Amino acid sequence: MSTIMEMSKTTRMIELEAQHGAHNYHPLPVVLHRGEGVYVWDIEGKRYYDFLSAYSAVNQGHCHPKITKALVHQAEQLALTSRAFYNSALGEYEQFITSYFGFDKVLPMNTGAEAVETAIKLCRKWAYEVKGIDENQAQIIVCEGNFHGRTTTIVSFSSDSDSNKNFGPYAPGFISIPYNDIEALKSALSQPNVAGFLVEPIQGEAGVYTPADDFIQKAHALCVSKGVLFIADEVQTGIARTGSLLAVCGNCSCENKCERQNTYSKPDILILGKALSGGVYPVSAVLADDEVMMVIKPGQHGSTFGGNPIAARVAQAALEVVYDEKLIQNARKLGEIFRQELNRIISENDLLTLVRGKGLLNAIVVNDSPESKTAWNICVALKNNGLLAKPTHGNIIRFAPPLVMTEEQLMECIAIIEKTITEFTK
Ligand code: IF1
Repeated sequence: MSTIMEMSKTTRMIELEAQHGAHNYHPLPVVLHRGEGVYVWDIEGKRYYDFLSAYSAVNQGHCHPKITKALVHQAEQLALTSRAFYNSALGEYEQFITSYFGFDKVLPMNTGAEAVETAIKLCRKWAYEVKGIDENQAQIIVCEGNFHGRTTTIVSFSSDSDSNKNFGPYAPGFISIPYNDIEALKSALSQPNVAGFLVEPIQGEAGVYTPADDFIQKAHALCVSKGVLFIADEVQTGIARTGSLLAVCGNCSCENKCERQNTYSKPDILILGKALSGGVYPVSAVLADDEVMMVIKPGQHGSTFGGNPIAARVAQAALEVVYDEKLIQNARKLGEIFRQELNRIISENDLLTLVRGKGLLNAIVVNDSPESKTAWNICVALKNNGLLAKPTHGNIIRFAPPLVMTEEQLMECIAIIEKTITEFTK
């Protein structure tokens, strides 16, 4: 238990945020102060396993030394030039990342939402200038349950009222279909002026919904047959999180070079963010081949910080860590152990109904109504037992530890989860 003095530190920090910060989040009652690898420490010095990884932005572990060294070194040399001038880091990074993922070009941005917005603009411009759709008539197919960010355009096609209520008027030009529904996609693709299909290979926020094994491959093939851009939002599922370099790689377990295996559904536009920086800096990227990327001409898109030297060095270091430390293979191996162990726990306890996911992007469904506080209370109990996780929608708890976790650490976390579930009473 914390002493009165220690409790005042946590309470004080929470109260400061309540008084001076917008109330756009409802965090778990813990104040984090330090992070290293799979661990975080709160302001009172208590250590936790981080099973959220900042929503899969910290795949490489907190404060990875190679990534933070790249950050500090560049920050002490040259932080920002704007794109009015060239800088000595960007070109090398662009060569590195386009080779790493197998695309002609990259457009560097900062947040995931900015990258999604960039992809939407690229798709529309390509539709008018290459495909020949009438101006302002382009339609982009999206999926119900999507989460692609929080700009007004993106929430315009959200099906989650928390994300879009009272943020209208909404942007036109989007057709919504049920997720994981090939027939619905076929029908939508038969509508006029369809330019693209924007999809998460696994729906993270919706509750780690993994589609049918062949959904992405079939969707990709349909888009190719209809001359529609296949746009993969891998902000959360990319960078080794699902046990492949990208979730659209299917079951390919290649390391950092796409071996163009037949399981790979190469997107026309690939959207990356979060772990692209290992969580130390906002870095996102949009990758595409020249036919799409070159529709944007000088002065037609950009951002102040997009492609800054720090982002370039940090992202290259973050991607090198994924390859050097074999995080793809580790995520695949530990993910299989995690789901196997959780299924054992589920079979022995009626508090949980199922576990689902791929690699180390998983979620459990709690045997209670989405409106109940059970999932939240389980997360508070997990916190008290030294593991941090947070409910996504209602009765679903997302489990996504850093990909640098060892099997021994994973087994310790599974023991914490089992202990918490076994002792939990609604
Ligand atoms: C929050 C959710 C996860 C994303 C995908 C784009 C973005 C995200 C697939 C935008 C961002 C973050 C946003 C963050 C919490 C987190 C989240 F719960 F919101 F939905 F991970 F599931 N595409 N997801 O998951 O990237 O602009 O945030 O850099 O808004 O609370 P961003």
